[in-house]
Amino acid sequence: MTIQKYELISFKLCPFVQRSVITLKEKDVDFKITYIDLANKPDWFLKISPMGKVPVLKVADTILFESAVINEYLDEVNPPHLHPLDPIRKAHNRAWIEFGSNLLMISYVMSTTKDQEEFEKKRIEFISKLPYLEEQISNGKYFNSDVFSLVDTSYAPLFMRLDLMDKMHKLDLFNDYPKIKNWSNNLLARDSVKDSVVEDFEELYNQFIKKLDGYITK
Ligand SMILES: N[C@@H](CCC(=O)N[C@@H](CS)C(=O)NCC(=O)O)C(=O)O
Repeated sequence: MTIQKYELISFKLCPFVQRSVITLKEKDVDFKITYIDLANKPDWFLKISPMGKVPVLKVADTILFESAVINEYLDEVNPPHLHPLDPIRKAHNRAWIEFGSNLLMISYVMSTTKDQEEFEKKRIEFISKLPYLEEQISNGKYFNSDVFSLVDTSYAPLFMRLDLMDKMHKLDLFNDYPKIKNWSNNLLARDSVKDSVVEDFEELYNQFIKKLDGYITK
């Protein structure tokens, strides 16, 4: 029996956990994944998760939380380096990871709100952020270049959800942003991204969104 060094506590639909799964897959590191139901958090989880959120990464007796922190730790101890080594470029990438988290939060409201006006408001807010992002993206396949990096792991879950949302309700987000569109296509075609969710992810995601009965399901 192999004893895995890492245990990742997950919820099947969580985009933040997915960032760490992509990182582990990119590094070809073996890990155990334990799924919980966030609507019914187990006591053992509440004991170890100070924020009551996933992801949580167990590394022997140490509990890590916050996807950006988990990813940086995994990156430091498992080759190859996915974060840029140059401190200023690394800080720049960290800032854009945070920007991606903000876009995820806006898109979450778009996917769940029942109110058409709020949906439109959030869609416009989302689009208003895109010129900043477009300007940062390389001419290569990914954010920094043709080389995949940690910042890419944090946008792939967002693009995956936007793609599924777009099938329910046309979003027309990237029409004027060819670099973002190209980056999204390249990320969604990458094996580590495709393999970072459960097999029935699309079905689970659609069920989850439909159950919330939001505007995009109409
Ligand atoms: N900033 C956190 C966000 C994590 C987060 O929001 N996780 C959600 C699921 S996607 C969660 O566990 N929510 C449970 C709750 O808030 O009760 C990170 O990057 O890890």
